[in-house]
Formats: sequence, C-alpha cells, structure tokens
Amino acid sequence: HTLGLVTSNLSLHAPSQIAAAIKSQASKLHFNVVMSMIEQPDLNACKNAVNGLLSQRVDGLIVNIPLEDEQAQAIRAMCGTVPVLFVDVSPELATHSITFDAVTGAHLAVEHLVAQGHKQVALLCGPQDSVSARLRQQGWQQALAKHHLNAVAQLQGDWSSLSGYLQTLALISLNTPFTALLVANDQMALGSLRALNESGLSVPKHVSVVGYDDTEDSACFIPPLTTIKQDFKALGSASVDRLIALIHSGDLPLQATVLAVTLIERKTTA
Ligand code: IPT
Repeated sequence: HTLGLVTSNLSLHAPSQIAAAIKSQASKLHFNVVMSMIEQPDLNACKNAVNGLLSQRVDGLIVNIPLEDEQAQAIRAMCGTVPVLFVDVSPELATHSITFDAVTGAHLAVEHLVAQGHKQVALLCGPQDSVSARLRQQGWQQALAKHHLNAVAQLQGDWSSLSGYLQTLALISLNTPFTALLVANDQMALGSLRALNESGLSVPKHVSVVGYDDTEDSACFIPPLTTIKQDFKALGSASVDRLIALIHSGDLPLQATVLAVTLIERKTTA
C-alpha cells in the first residue's frame, strides 16, 4: 500500500517536519510514502505532481500545497476515486481536510502581547497566495481591533528566514515606533531576530517577537522564541489515519477537521 504526498518546498521547516511526521506514521502502519515536491505554489505544478503520483498507482493522496477553493476542487476532480486529503486549504471548503485553527492562533499571539501592555504592534505577514498566511493576518487584525488597536506597520515576506531578515530591516528603516512584532512563521522570525540584533534593538527589552509554527529549532533561537505551536506530529498522524480510513471505506462524509493551536511562551516577549 502506498500513500502519495504532494508537498510545498521542503527547504521550509514546516512542510519538512510535516512530511517527516507523515512518513513516520505511515511506516508504523506499514504504508509506503512516495513524495512529489513543488518549488513554488502553482496550480499547474501541483496538477503535474498529482498526475505523476497517480501514475505510480498511489492508494490515496495528501496535498500540502496552499490552494484556493477552486484549485483544490480541480485537484479533487483529477483524482477520481482515489481519496485526497488537503492540509493547506480554507477550513470552510467542503472537502476532506485537516488544518490548524489560524484565527485562534493569531488571537492568542495578540492577546499575549496586549496583556503585556503592547500597543505599537507591527505585522510581518506571509505570502498572500497562501490562505493560511491570509487567515493569520486577518486574525491579528481582528484581535487588535478588539482592543481598539491598529497595526503600526505591515510587511510581507515569503516564509524564508532571509525574507524575515530583509523585511525587518525595511520595517526598522521606516522609523515607525513599534514595541512588538508579530511574525507569520518561525523561519521569518529567525531572520527578524538577526535584523533586530544588528540594529541594536534588544529582544525582548526593546521589541517583543512572536513567531508562528513552533518548528523544532525555535526553542534554540537567541533568545528562545515565543510562538504559536502547530503540532506537526499530530497533523502527520491524523492525516495518515484519515487517509487510510478513506482508502478502506471509500466515500465517508466530507469532513473538515480543525486542529487546535497553543501559545508557547519563551524568551522573546515581555
Ligand atoms: C505553513 C507554515 O506555517 C509556514 O511556516 C510555511 O512553512 C508554509 O506552511 C509553507 O507552505 S503550515 C501549513 C500546513 C499551513
């Protein structure tokens, strides 16, 4: 028995840890995993990857590519009777999916900063072609608005640590005062910490930073990163278990499962 995984670029920490978790759970249940990686999110690349895996006769597919609703439907249609589970789509989409609760994650981060007295919060968002990045951004904005606050600046990176570094330097050069920075993923936050450090801004004394993901390295950043944990091991096992259930029993009712996220308080906020 073989599962197919179509994944975003594995040089990103989150997709790589998700792939590892899927692989471990599949091995436990004696399933093989064949994988196809896409460099940049792109519908045609995703379709080609899916076709490639279908031609290898996979029994089911997990798709970890950020997809808009119509794009996911198009992929679903290509697969015919082969079950497909999406992990980076809108939780509102009527399809088989397991995603993380982005809105609550964003709210937890804002509430944490507000409780510490922060009022000047800047946002470093993820790429706008990712539904998860947009949901985190909207969640931050809503949660700030509840406290009658507006982000003092909004920048956008591409999930990489280099983009986090460069965008944080750009933010600093705006000369807009900010005491806290919400970052859409830990990898960009790593770059932010370097930019702040090089600019003589001490974390958390001058600026607090909250990441998103809690990838395995985040506890070893300097300082250890306060972040929103998405439990990638839980996602890996839940998605393999669900896909195997779909393989065994064909048409289960569509289910969009949303996994909870938690705040992990470390040393970058005060
Ligand atoms: C999402 C990560 O949070 C982000 O850091 C980035 O790696 C992105 O994946 C790449 O697509 S996790 C996803 C399951 C929403």
